[in-house]
Amino acid sequence: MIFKERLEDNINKIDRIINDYLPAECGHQKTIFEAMNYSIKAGGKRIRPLLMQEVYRLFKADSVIEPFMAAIEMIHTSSLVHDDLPCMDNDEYRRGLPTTWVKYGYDMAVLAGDALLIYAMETAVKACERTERADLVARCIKILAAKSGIYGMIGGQTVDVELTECPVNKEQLEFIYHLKTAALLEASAMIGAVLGGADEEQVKSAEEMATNIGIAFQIQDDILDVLGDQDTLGKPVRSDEKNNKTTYVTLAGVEKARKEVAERSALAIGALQKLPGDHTFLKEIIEMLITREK
Ligand code: GRG
Repeated sequence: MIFKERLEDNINKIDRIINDYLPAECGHQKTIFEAMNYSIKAGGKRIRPLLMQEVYRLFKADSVIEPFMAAIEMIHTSSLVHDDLPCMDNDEYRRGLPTTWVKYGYDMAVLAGDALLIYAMETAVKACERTERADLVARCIKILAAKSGIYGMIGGQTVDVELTECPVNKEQLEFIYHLKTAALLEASAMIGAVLGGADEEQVKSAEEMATNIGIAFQIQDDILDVLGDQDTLGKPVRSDEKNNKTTYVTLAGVEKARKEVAERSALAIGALQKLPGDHTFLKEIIEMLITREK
C-alpha cells in the first residue's frame, strides 16, 4: 500500500477507536458530553495516537494500546480547547470549525477541557481490561500524567504564557517547545514502547525520537503560522504575531527554521533506528511531518 493510502486507512481506524471511548450524549449533564465530543470529532491529524500505535506495532500486534490512543488524543484536545480560550490565544477557529468556547461559551469550554483531561485517565485505565500486565498499564498512566502536567505540557505552557510579549532566547524557546509540544509526543512513543514490552534502552530511544519529532513539529507549526493559509490549516494564521509571541521563525528566520526542522527530523530517524521491527512507515511519517502544510 502506498504511504498516503496507508496513512488515511490508519487515521480512519484511529477515529473509530477514539469514537468508541467518547461518552454518550445523554443525561442531565449532556452539555459537557456534547462539548467534549464536538472538539474531538472536529478532527485533527491524530499524530499522537498514530505515533503511539506505530511504536507499539514495532513490538506487538494486539489491541491493548487502544485505550491509551484515545486517552492521548483527549489530553491533546483538552489542551487545544484551553489554548483557544480568550484568556490564552483567544482564537475563534480550530480544526476548520468555531472553537469550543465560541460554540459552547467560555464556561463550558473550561469545563470541556477539564473533562477531557480527566476522562483521558478514566479511559487509559481501561487497558487493564485487555491485559494481565497491570504493572505496565500503571507505568504508562504515570508517563501520561507526568508528560501532560507541570513537568510536561502544562509546565511548558506556563512559561510560554509568562514570556508572551517578553524577549525570549533560544534556550528558553527550546525549553518551551520541549515541554509544551514534544512532551505529549514523548508520552505517545514511550507508552507504545512500554506497553509493547520494550527494555529501558528502547524506551529511552523512543523518547529521544519523540523529543526531536516534537521540536521539529512545533517549529514547522511556527513556519505555517507565517506562511500557511487558514483554509488549509483550519485555524487562523499569524496568531503568534497577533499575540506578540517569539517563535523560532521570529528569532532565526524561515530558512534557519526549515534547516532546524530537517536536522531534528534526521535525529528522530537516528533514534528510531535503535528500535526493533520494520521502520518504514514511521520513517515516512517523520518525513511527512517536515513537509506538512497543515
Ligand atoms: C487542559 C491539559 C490542559 C492543558 C492546558 C493550554 C495548555 C495547558 C497547553 C497548550 C499546549 C499547546 C496547544 C501546545 C501547542 C502544540 C501544538 C503544535 C498543537 C497543534 O497540534 P496539531 O497540529 O493539532 O497536532 P490537530 O488539530 O491536528 O490535532
